[in-house]
Amino acid sequence: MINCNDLYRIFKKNDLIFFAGVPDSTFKDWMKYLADSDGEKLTNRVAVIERDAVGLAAGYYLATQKIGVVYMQNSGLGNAINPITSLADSEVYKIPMILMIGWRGEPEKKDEPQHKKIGRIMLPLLDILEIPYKVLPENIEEAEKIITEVKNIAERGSRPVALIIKKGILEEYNAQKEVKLNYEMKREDAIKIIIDNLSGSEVIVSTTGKNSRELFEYREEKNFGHQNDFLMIGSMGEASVIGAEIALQKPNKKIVIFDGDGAAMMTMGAMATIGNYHPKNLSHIIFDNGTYGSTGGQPTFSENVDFEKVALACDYDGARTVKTKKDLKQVIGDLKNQKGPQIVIVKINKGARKDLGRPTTTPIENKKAFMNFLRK
Ligand SMILES: Cc1ncc(C[n+]2csc(CCOP(=O)(O)OP(=O)(O)O)c2C)c(N)n1
Repeated sequence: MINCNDLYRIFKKNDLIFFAGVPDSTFKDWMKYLADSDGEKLTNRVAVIERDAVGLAAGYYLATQKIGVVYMQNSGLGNAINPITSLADSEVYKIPMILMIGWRGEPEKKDEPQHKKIGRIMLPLLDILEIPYKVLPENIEEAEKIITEVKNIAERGSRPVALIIKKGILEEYNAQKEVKLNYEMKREDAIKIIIDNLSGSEVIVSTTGKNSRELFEYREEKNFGHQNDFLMIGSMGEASVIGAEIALQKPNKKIVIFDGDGAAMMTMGAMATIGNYHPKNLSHIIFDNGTYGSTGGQPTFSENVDFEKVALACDYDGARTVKTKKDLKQVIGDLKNQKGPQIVIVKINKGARKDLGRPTTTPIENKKAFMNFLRK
């Protein structure tokens, strides 16, 4: 296994001290190391979407002539393809960078359904994109050779090169700096209050990560079934527009989006779409824990973002922020008489139960039950 201090030493030796990206649990310990070291030994830019991390690394190169490292889960590669091929590519601006990609869904290894396809096609996809790649070995001397080689290929060819990170190769690192908020609820408490105060007939579209997992488990606990819920497990950031279009197509149903602050920022433009098409029967709830909670609690810096103002500026009809259980109950009750798209930001602490399970129904089973429910 590789120790984060050793990894840093190798990067530093290669003058790789600029990092930008969206976190992945594959290298969550490295994420902690970056957060602790940011501004001192290195720069860590937390991006809202992987394509922006490519843009940040391009800006860094243009300003400093130095190579940046863009980190992402392989699910984010799709988000990054456009600036990789139309900006950094060797046939366009020739901007060298290293794409540090977490390999979820590696063939033969157990992983969730949403990771399987991208895990299988990732290396062929890099081939098609004409991006050279190397897999980071566990042995530290080998790792040093590979990182140096990757840097040299990027530098000599003035092009993006990928460094693939397999699950479980980094040693645990104990973070010094962590996001600590002091609210009354965690996401699971808030989900329970919302479910208990809705009528039960609402349609819920929940975002990827622990959000959907907690909703699933609460429905199990209540023996309610999962037909009302579209439980997203991938496609981070899409819950809001999926919910919006369902609302537009089904004006007699109430649709509630369960969003995360990270997911909402990843596709913040969705709020403009929602405001524009203006579904009257849509409530957009953002569980704001200030972090990418599902990948280990890395900061999203959502404390600098006023979601209420963004939504109102995009023509939502109402916006509220709640911090307490009492206010949440009240606001959920009020939503029953809503008109026009509404946003509710629920301020919560990060964290989830250690024994939180995963949906035991398949995505297809979920889709079928959900579509049947929508047909009625
Ligand atoms: C395109 C893409 N990039 C990264 C990921 C990895 N990922 C899964 S959940 C998650 C965090 C989501 O954060 P947020 O929306 O704030 O919800 P929370 O986990 O805090 O509830 C990330 C980064 C992903 N699934 N897809």
